[in-house]
Amino acid sequence: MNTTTIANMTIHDWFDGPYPARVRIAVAEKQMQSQIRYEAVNLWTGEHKQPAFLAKNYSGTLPVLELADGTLIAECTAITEYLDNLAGTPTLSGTTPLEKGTIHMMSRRAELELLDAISTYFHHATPGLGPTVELYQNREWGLRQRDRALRAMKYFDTVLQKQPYVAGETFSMADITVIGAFIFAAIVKLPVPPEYAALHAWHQRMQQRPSVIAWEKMVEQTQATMASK
Ligand code: GTS
Repeated sequence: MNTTTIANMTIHDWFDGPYPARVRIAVAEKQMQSQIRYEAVNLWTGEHKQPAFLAKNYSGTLPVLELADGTLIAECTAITEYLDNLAGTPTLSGTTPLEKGTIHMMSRRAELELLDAISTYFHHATPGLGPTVELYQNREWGLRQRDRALRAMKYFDTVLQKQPYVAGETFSMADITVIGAFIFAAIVKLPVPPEYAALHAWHQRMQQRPSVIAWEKMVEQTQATMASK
């Protein structure tokens, strides 16, 4: 590992966001915690839509990785792939062409069909981040995306009936994307139907991973610190 390249990275995020969780879990899986500091961007006050943050990420979304030389990388998948390739043999995004292709496909499906769909439901069919941030809402579109997410839950249950991980035989960033979807589903109170037993069994296994345990502990501790102020 080239320690000069990876030193002094900053991740701009909000501590308990489901998309930020994807990158925080990836950082823990890669054991790169000591190389990274976190800079808070408050989603609830709309800091991510202010010019200072938009200059870092045109999309106005979190997280963003900032390298020591000021280079900015947005999009969870891109950040995860960058970190994965930086720190030795890729383990989250695949090594062989077949692994890379399959993991990318399944992560993209988890994103488009499940996590992004839940996010759209949150922003359009619930109060979302509140009136200051949610300047346009389309409830009908939000509800359609909720149904899309429910269909995707069924799909991932079918996948996990046949294989131990989302993209096959090994843990990958595709699993992390579905973990992010479970985190968002809990926030928006969109329960994963109990009959999807394979999906639930997989999720229970994922919750035993040190990276996921550490994320949950960090969220609890940060919430407690914020409540005591
Ligand atoms: N495609 C982006 C990625 O993969 O990074 C999506 C990022 C995203 O939607 N992030 C959320 C966000 O910034 C953070 S969170 O909802 O998980 O906390 N949402 C704010 C908004 O206004 O859309």
